[in-house]
Amino acid sequence: MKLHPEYEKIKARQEAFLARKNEKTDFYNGIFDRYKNPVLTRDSVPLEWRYDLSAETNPFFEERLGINAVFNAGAIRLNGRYHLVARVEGADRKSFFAVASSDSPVDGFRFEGEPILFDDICPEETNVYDMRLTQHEDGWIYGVFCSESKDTSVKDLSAATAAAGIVRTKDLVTWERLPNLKTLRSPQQRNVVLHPEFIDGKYAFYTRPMDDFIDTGSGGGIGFGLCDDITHAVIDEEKILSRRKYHTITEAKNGEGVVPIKTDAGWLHIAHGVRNTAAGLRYVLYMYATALDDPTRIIAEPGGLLMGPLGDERVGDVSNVVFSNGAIVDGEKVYIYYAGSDTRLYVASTTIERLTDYCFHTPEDPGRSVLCVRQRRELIAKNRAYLAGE
Ligand code: M1P
Repeated sequence: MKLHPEYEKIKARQEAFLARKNEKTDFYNGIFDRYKNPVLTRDSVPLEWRYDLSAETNPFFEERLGINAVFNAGAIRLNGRYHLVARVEGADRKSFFAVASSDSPVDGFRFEGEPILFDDICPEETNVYDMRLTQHEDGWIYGVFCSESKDTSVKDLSAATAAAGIVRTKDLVTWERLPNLKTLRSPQQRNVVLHPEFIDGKYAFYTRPMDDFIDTGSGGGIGFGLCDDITHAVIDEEKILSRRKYHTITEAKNGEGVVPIKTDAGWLHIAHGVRNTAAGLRYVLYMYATALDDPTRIIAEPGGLLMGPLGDERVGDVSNVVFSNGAIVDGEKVYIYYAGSDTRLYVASTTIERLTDYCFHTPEDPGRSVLCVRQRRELIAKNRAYLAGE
């Protein structure tokens, strides 16, 4: 085979892109830092995953299997390295998972090996996306993701059903696919996350009950349910933890984001909230905390959003979206991997201490403008007294 002469040129350009060092932006809110460059984009995908490199069979060096976007990644630190299991969306709109790894949490991520191929145990499944990676105390690393199939029970061509797919691995190389999670009282599920510890000797899942594929319908928010056997996972009852609320950032829907972070103060949760606007759905990140001895008991609910789409993050295939399904805790540091507008993946850094302070000392949403004004005037009065030396 004769290598296409264009290959070396495009490869050198990609190498320069992958070698870029990342740095913090001057964005400031005291809670987390944003970084300038995305950690993964479609330009991060290896050329041999996209091009036929032969000059004979690809004379114009055209992308044969194009990539549209790289976003929503599960994240884990393993053997001293940082790993992202990204949602890679082909030009054909089908997503797949691929592992990108780096020695640094904020730059240098490179896709390794090949796109992940699971056992095809679910023949009706059309699309897969948004894997959450849980290092479980049973010794396995679980990946829980959305498994989407066409809804053949109705005439609407776009009708689909969402379920939670489950895989497990020890090394991010060999994956075992398990049967999809069954939730007996909820027809559809997306944004399902496995809790890292057993609760009452059972596997515990954060769920998001939905009647419909897009609209959660009667689904009240982020749920929680237990199952005995993860190799045939069935949840009977789901208790709603973090509720959707009128005129808040979660009015349209919400979903658990990253695997809850264990701290001395409680489990810290980073989730997403969605509201409807004239410009379409707006996705932001928010936090809440639950008790260490009972992960279903909410002990802190800071009001409003933790992170909203900003600058370049706001523009993409599904604009006005930030979405996170992966964070890495590295000692005291926390790296939150979040996607901008379903197009590219960014990172923000913070610490357990800062997130805990945010969770427990940010006032709750009082629910009405008049109460919000009172809340803000109290803050202003306190600050003015302090500035006046009282
Ligand atoms: O397009 C925004 C997000 O929409 C879905 O999230 P949710 O189920 O909460 O609506 C997901 O498909 C997600 O991948 C996507 O980023």
